[in-house]
Amino acid sequence: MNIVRNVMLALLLLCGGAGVAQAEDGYELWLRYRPVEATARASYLAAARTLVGGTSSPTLDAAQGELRRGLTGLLGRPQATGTAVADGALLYGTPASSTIIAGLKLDLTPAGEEGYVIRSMTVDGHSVTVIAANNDKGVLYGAFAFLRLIQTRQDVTALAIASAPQHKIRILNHWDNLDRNSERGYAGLSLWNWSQLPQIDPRMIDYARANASLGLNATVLNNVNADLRIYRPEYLAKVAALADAFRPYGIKLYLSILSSAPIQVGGLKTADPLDPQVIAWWKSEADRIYKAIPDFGGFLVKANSEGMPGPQDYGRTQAEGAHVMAVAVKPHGGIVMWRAFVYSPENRDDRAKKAHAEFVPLDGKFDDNVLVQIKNGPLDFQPREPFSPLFGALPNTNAMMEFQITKEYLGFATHLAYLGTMWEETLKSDTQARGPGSSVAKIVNGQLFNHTLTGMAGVANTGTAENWSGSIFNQANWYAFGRLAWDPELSARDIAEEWTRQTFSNNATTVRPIVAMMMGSRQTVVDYMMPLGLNMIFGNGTHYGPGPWDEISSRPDWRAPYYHKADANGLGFNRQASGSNAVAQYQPGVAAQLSDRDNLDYLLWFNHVGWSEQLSTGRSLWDELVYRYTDGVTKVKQMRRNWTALRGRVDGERYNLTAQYLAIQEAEAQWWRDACLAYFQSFSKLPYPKGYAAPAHPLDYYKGLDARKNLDAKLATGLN
Ligand code: GCV
Repeated sequence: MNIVRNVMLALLLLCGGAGVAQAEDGYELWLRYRPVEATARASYLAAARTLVGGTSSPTLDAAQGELRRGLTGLLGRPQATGTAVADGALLYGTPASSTIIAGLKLDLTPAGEEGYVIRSMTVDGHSVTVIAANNDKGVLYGAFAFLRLIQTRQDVTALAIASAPQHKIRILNHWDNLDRNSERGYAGLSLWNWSQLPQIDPRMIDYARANASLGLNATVLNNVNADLRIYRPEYLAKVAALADAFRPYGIKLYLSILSSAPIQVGGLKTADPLDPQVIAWWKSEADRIYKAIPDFGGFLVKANSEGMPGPQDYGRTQAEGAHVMAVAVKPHGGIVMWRAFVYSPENRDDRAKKAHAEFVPLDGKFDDNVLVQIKNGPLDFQPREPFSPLFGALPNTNAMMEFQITKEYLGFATHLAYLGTMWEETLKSDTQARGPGSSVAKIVNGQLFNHTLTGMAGVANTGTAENWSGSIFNQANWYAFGRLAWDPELSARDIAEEWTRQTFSNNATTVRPIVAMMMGSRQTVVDYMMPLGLNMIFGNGTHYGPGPWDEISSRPDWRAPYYHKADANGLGFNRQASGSNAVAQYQPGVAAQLSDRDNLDYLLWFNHVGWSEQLSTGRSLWDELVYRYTDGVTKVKQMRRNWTALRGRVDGERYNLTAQYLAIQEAEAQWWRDACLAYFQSFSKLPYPKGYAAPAHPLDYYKGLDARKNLDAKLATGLN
């Protein structure tokens, strides 16, 4: 598909046809490579007129292929691959693959194992651009970085760039099932076509390209609620085929597995991690997998959480459960990512405390090839959560981040919410674990506690939808995750701008309003869904519409009222010392900031507040709620207006899809506002402040509507 497009593009350019409109269905993501303006073309060509490589390898071929594709699209000039250095040559390779690069004697130390150096240089009297790295993968990442410079219209005449990823494992977690449903997928079916594999669909290569363009280097193919049939030989052959397809793009494969696999896959009577037969089984299982996939990455495990089996079933700890797998994969260079997302219906104490309570006593007990994978917040990917108190509390454990790219709790594919700002908020949070300046980012990248095995995982939002992510703006979340996994210090705004320029246009009058929409969008969702630190008040089962009166999921113990605690006195979960004392899991300075009643972002997360209590805004809690919910709706209306103003500046296909979704978002923001306010008013009994409309319908109406919406959503998506 892309090839056809680019051939057409080249033909158009040869005919002087640049500017002729092309179909835009979103398939090409941010790798569109549309022609640069005639005025800018000459200066870019001066930096990249011909390609000069060296010896080849699958990864270097991928780099060369991308450079050819990108430069052809951008500059309209099929690049000859030469060997001679001339003005405008783009030299790429490693000292091992290219004698010219070896001869340059560049200091490649800053590139590290996977990074790159991009330099404008004079070689033998010719002005050239050099993309060099210590390894082939770095060259590939450098190629994408160079193309991004042109795509975003940066000056490439005096480049002196060195860049290396800050996390070792930069990984997507696909919660995909073997029947091709995805646990929380809103973009069609799972990408992995099991009945077609081991034949490789061209889409698999484009998936790998997209990930490599961001520096992502790993993928977990299957859901953490794992179906162990994936370990059968016929499936493993298919997994191996994907591993082969992704390898040139630097992507390693991992699989989710269950602690009970020795029973289900191995036919043993127990899965006790200390049982000698179980230990031997894990070893032989690892040997079997590595025989099929020699560079297999390792396992991702959810244990003793939400009904999943785990070591505690045998009175063993999470660390002992991880150990048996860690020793099995270690001789092969493999790792285990052990999730800290744990809670169970029996635990009626504050659910937000559970992971910290369970994992902190295990600090230092995990093997050195185990990463404990921690969700950004203590609960579950809510529109806003404080950072998980586990960050900073495990100095002797490799701790990695788990973000959710798929918008399970932020409006699925239809609502526009750019998550870069949310992740930036978490990464910048100061844990104070080693005094001020101990940001979550510095813990995750290993700097604070001196760890070298580091990682960032993102629960993927990809599927078979033509646009990959269910909406055009959801692509930005995949993009932002990848960029932050490479460098957690990047700003969400810069990432949004970079994405917009590549995805839509470099024209400032287009870039500015789109970036502004993106930057405000997550807070807008927070305001019309769950302002002031509210959380988990979704309608029965779907995690989509409002349901403060209802249960959050099919698990009857975790109803929404558990989380918001609305009563005649007020609203919010008292997590102070007088309540669950979850706040004590943070460093004292952080605890004080987070639970301060003036910190409105987390007000109701940490406090039960009286309905009439005056807040720092000067409004009572009730008035503030009305104000926030209403403001959320107003801001969606504004987003719609801003988007409408872009009609004609954005191609029709992507314009229309986004416009349709924004219309849905506006109606549903109103639904959220009215349903939640009707519910909370039934407790507060206070009047609506002047100028603010009461819901048009009584509470019963919204409950009924919620039930119908949930049913519709279930029918449409098959979700539970
Ligand atoms: C994969 C939440 C989601 C589940 C998910 C779970 C987890 O509970 O709703 O779908 O299961 O988190 O992260 O394991």
